[in-house]
Amino acid sequence: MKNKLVKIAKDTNLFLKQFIKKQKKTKLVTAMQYGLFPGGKKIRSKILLDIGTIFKIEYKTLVMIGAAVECIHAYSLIHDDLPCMDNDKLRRGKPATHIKFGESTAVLAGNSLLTMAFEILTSSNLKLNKEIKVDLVQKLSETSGHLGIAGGQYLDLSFEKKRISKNKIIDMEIKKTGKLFSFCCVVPAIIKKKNNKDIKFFENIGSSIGLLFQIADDLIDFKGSSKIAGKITGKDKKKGKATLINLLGYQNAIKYSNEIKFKIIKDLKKRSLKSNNLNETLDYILTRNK
Ligand code: GRG
Repeated sequence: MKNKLVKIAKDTNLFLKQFIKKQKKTKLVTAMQYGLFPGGKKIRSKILLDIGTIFKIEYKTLVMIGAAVECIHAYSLIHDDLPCMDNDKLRRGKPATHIKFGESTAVLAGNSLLTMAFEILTSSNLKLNKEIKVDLVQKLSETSGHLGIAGGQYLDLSFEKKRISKNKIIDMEIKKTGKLFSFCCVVPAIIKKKNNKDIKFFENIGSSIGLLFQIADDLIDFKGSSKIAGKITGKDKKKGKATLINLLGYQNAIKYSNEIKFKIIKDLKKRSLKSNNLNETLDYILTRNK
């Protein structure tokens, strides 16, 4: 699994480096590169590849779409760390982008990474027909805006220091984290022009994976080491964040995350979509310490 992630990270970063190299180099681009490279684990790209491989989609196509996803993800982390959001100083084992370059530059670097994701999806190097590209752009826009990541972040911030129900926490986490996983899971179905029922099926699988991922992330915040995680841990409790651990307790949150994992595997099996690659990714997500 680790070797696979290393290869995906290498191929994704190579693509992104070449893509950025063709553009004019400015100080803003330097800040964008700082937030993007060497980057994180590339789990979203791995999920995209796991499902894309089931559908026999070309590796290069999947890597390019994964690169667009990683731009959105890096953007969300840069903005998440800002003083007006979660106010974090450490990210991926180094000073957060606004610490290194200042707040206004970090905001603009984030904005530019967001738009770069759409430049990648619409570039002529991505060998998909225009109709499919429009569908991908439409889905990624929906994923990123008020119905998705931005909406989830809004809820996350507004839930601080309040008692929030389990269903509301799940809704917030699916938007904040799950939607980008949903996009990764649904890309192959969009490329293969599957019907709405199939699209919904893969989006739901992505939501569950995202929820699983967020619970694991919260477990790391609860018990993990800042040094290994590359970010300050132990913050959720101090900030009064609405998380499933704070609501259900540590052991129950672990139990719940295992239930989600088995449901994902069961749902895929029902459709004869058994994937050892995806199963190993789910195990990695649950047992990771960074
Ligand atoms: C609209 C994209 C967008 C952003 C603006 C700031 C914001 C709104 C949203 C923040 C969303 C956020 C940070 C959710 C948490 C997701 C999460 C668990 C991130 C950690 O992901 P990893 O562990 O990170 O995959 P690495 O560093 O490995 O890539």
